[in-house]
Amino acid sequence: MNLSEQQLNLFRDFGFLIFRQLLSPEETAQYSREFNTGLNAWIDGGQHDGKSRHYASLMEEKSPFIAGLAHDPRFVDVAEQLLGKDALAIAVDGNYMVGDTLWHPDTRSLDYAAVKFCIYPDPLNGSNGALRVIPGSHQDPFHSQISLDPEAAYHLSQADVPSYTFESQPGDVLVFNVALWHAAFGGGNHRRQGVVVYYEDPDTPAATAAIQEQMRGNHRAFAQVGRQMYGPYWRAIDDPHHQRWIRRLDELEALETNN
Ligand SMILES: O=C(O)CCC(=O)C(=O)O
Repeated sequence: MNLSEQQLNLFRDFGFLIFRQLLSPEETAQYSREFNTGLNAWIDGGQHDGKSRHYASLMEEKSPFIAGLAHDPRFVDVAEQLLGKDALAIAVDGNYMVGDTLWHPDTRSLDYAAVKFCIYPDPLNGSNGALRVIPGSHQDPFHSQISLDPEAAYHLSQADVPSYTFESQPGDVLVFNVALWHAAFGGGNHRRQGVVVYYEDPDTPAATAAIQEQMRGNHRAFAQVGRQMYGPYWRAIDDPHHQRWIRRLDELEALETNN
């Protein structure tokens, strides 16, 4: 899938792009099924209680279609065009979100570039938890100026911070630069969100160090719940992109926990 010059300009300047109906209705149905199976497999008792956010990796055999999106050209080719270089697939996962997600970017470092594709398998609008983004907030100085406390800084509630709302139907996909500030308000206690994340394949010492630091944190989070970030199923996926990611992360000392 080739992006137009205008799409690349939009992403560069505003930090996100939307692809309506990127997944067909059949794919969306399969996504939804595998999402539930994958998420519930990581819950004691197999049922989300709606009390707190629940996260699960979807890089496992229970969700082969979802895991395979990482090397699907609609995702990886787009990621490489947006990053302007080779991409490394880092994570494919899902969440049952509970309540609001307050404003934040996903990275503290602007030394490396990364993109996150968001897939919401249920229809969402501004009042029931659709993703909101602050256009242009992925770049400094704007990125670093925005306050985590809008009440104190702007006398605005979290939900009143100026933003764009991604009203979506199942099958729609939004990709954003992970430095973009984002949030969601008004969702229920079982809002489903899936993501596919790619980092740039780093070619400078600063980007390499930032990615290694970020990956140490990622591995620590998996270790805390007694799991391995990249299990045997993910490592064995028979696809050239995939096998390059595994080799390259190993070279970067980012494939395993090394604390
Ligand atoms: O949908 C949401 O609640 C926001 C998700 C989010 O913060 C993220 O994907 O980083």
